[in-house]
Amino acid sequence: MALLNQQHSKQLPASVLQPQALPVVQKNHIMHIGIGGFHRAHQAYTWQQLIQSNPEANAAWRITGVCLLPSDKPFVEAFRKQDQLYCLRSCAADGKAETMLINSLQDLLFGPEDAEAILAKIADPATRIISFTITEGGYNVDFEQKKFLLDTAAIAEDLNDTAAPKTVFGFLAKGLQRRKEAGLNGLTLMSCDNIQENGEVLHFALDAYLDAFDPELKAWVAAHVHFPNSMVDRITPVTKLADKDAFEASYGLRDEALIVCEDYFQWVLEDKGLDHIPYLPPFGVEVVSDVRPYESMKLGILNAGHSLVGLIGNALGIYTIHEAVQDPMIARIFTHYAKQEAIPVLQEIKGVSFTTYFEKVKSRFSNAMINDSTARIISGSSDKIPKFLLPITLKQFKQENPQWKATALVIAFWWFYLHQEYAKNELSDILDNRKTALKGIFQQKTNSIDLFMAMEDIFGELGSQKDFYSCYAQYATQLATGDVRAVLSQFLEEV
Ligand code: CS2
Repeated sequence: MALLNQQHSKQLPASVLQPQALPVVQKNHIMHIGIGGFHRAHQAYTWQQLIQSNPEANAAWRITGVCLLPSDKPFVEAFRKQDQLYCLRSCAADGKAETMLINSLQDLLFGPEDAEAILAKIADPATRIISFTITEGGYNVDFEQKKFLLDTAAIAEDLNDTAAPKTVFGFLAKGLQRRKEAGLNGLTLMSCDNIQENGEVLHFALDAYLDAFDPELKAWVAAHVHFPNSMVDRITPVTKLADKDAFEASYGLRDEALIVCEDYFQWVLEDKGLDHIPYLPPFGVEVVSDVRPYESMKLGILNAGHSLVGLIGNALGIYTIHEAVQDPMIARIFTHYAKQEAIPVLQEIKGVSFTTYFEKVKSRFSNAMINDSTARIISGSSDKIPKFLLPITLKQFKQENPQWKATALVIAFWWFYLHQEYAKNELSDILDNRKTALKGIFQQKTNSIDLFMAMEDIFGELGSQKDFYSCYAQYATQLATGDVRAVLSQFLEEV
């Protein structure tokens, strides 16, 4: 089996869009932490558009990828064997697909082995952007209490400063310290994660780390480093083995880093710290003065909608998002949630119709070509739901006649999912950063409805909203009897 790499990429047929070959540039301008599927579908694709518009002039906008987790090792090894080349297959709902070869990732550094190279890159005068897709949990923040978690084992180790850094914040602090000591210019730190005010959250987390590490550096960061907020969007399922096999069967090459995603793309970026980077709007990036309303729209309709469709679908034994969203009951509940709960509390955006946005999201969800799974959506729910769904509910509670029943229903379905998973098998484990706490609650088998809602780091004050709590508890109790459709019917009759 031949691998897709520099040498073999020449045998790809003309039907695969081929970029111009690029020189390795010693002084490239971008470092990105977290080279998962979303980065490869989104930012790496955008920078490739910029570079290819004028490869001679723009080759320095290639990316140095960084992976920090020891568990990334197999991916790092496989991707290096491919010279960081991969194909991106973007699929429209009507069955049309386009495959393009991406060569914007110039090299790849692996934290556990290349710590010094990562620090040197942060401190390199040529580095202008460090961007991040480290997931909601990667910011190490208790969002409910607005607190950076200084006592996490890896953070505590980095603060001890005895060995090479392990965490994003350990690397940033040491690298920026070098930059400051060398009297260098600042740079732009771009969070590309699904978090409201992601740039500010990154700044907040870094500041909290610096308070404990080197408080003087905090002032330098405030004066020299920019943290634009951004809204990023492209549905990118986990690539399936069957996709890689089909690619190999079509092109005779194995691509272990293949991405299959939707054809839709959106990147809204705050106009802050962008004067030392190329003008991005010709490459599909919307640069605006305030990203927050766009973030709320996307998190509150698309991401929260995903959780709603994924959790209810899963309970009905429907394991793909495109099938789940076409279930008539789920479609009605999603519409109810969007129109009655989410849209009324979103801040207006000039020229954007939230109803049109919602319709588009619904049709994107029904794209069978990307074959997204409910399992991907449900994974990590304890990091996702507080950022996707609960901000809408909290805003609803500030309204005169608050509407929150669909949220209570989704939380009951989340409870039901956990209840079922842990009932299946004592050893069953879910993909979630709070799995230890959740396991403790659900393995007790009694009282989990109450104990779950009492998790303050997830639900905050919501559990003490009496009406909300009893509505959730009633749905959860009914779900436990196993008649999922009956609960959905009752909900639809009530609203
Ligand atoms: C999804 C997101 O993980 C999730 O639950 O909602 O990954 C979603 O697909 C992306 O944010 C789309 O831009």
